[in-house]
Amino acid sequence: MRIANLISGLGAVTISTLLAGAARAQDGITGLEIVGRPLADKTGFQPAATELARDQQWLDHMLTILSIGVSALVVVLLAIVIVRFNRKANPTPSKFTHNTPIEVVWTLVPVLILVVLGSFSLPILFKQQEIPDADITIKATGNQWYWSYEYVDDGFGFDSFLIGDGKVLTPEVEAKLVAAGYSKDEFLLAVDNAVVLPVGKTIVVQVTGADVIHSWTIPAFAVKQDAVPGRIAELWFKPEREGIYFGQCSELCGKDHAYMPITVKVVSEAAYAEWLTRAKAEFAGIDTPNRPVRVAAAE
Ligand SMILES: [Cu+2]
Repeated sequence: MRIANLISGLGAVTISTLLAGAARAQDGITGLEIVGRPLADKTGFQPAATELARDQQWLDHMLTILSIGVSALVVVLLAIVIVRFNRKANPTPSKFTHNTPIEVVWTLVPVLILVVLGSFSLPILFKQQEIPDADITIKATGNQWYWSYEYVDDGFGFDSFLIGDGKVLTPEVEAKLVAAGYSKDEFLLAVDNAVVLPVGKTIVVQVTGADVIHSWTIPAFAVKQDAVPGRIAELWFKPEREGIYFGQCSELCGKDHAYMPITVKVVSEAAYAEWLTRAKAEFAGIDTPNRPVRVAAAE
């Protein structure tokens, strides 16, 4: 009797695993543009998709111009010294050791530069760090080596694995990517279960780690937060543009650190409501998202 139960139980697990496997790639969201992803032949920022990202990129450009100005001034001063005060042009050098006006200037000018720098960068830093009231709160937990997500307002959660177990782009992996709505260019970026969020809403992500320190980031949103075991840290963003965004674990966390990417799909409110209904049904009963689905199925 026990053996019969075991066999029928195993059969149920296998069938549910197969069904889950088939359903995993189909979150029912189609036609989304890939907006935020790293490109092989490009440098610079990904397109800014939040106010935070626009602020961050503006600050970066401003600081670059400021740095070029400071560097140019130093180069010009050096050139003047080299030309006017070399041994040939100035055979008898003066021997003074102090010049009060110059010392006042080279103290006050850097102070002024730092004040300008701080007055622009601190408000942007505070905007990132002061967490507003959330429309949607999700919890992201870093595990070796995948992410788990909980939609805390809606009481469900799921695990999010890289598409392609072997970490080599085989024809089978490419077929899986295509079936999930990606192409081979998204290999090592795309996951089976993406985070789905509505456009124009304030999202708060609670970030933590289950084993070692990981880090959750989406560069196009200008958010990055270490996921520390035993602690909850928060980040927020308000995506302004529908699309698919990619990030990668950004804290060295073990041998498969490079294989736990982050995929976020920003969709219309209507598409989000539809997805939420499906997701609640699909992921119902996963009350401990930290337990990996695949490990449980293999037991
Ligand atoms: Cu990592």
